[in-house]
Amino acid sequence: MSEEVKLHSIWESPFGFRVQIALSFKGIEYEYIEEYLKDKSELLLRYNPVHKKVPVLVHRGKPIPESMVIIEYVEETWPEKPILSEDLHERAMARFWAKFSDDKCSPAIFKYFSTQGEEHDKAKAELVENLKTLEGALKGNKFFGGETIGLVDIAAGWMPMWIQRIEEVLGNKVVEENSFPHLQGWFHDLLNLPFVNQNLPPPEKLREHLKNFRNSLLARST
Ligand SMILES: N[C@@H](CCC(=O)N[C@@H](CS)C(=O)NCC(=O)O)C(=O)O
Repeated sequence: MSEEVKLHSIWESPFGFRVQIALSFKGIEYEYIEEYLKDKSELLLRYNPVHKKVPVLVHRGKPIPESMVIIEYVEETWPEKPILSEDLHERAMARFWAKFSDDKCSPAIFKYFSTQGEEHDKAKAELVENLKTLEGALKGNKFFGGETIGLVDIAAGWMPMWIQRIEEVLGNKVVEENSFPHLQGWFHDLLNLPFVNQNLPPPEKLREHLKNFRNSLLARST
């Protein structure tokens, strides 16, 4: 049977990006299909009729939606170069921290990005707290997976690029060396991994996109 792999995504999606790094880390070749969210393709609506969102991975004609579900599927389908430990407790804790980054850090980043004034200051303080907690999961290691990357690095792998661009748009920093020495080291090391680096969207393009997105969110809320 053919190993045909296709990924439907959009270039600015952090969820799509995490799937791209998982596929690249594993060395899986795939066809990338850019979607347009204002005019979703028939295929996307058929592949993800519940949420109608990207990313969707299509393997041998079968669609899989939801980025973390896709990443677990990728791990099970191509177990070489594992991103999950063989130890069941370590596997469970990796899933715990991946979920923490989605449940706590992602909404806090969005709030920090999309608010102003007092609400923004509160959102920033909340984000700092959550990132500090996430940083603790590094336990002084280079990556969340230890010496090499694992599930948490992939789940949170969009944060360095996206947070840095958001900081540029907002003109203030949330991750500074004196408050996040390990997390900043992780940002640096992760961005320099070839399979991460080669999938990054162009920084200026992402910054412009985020600037326009923030302006449209602020205009809607006034
Ligand atoms: N929980 C989903 C989130 C995916 C998501 O929010 N995708 C956005 C793009 S970044 C999307 O497709 N939005 C289209 C829409 O809301 O109509 C995942 O992890 O895959």
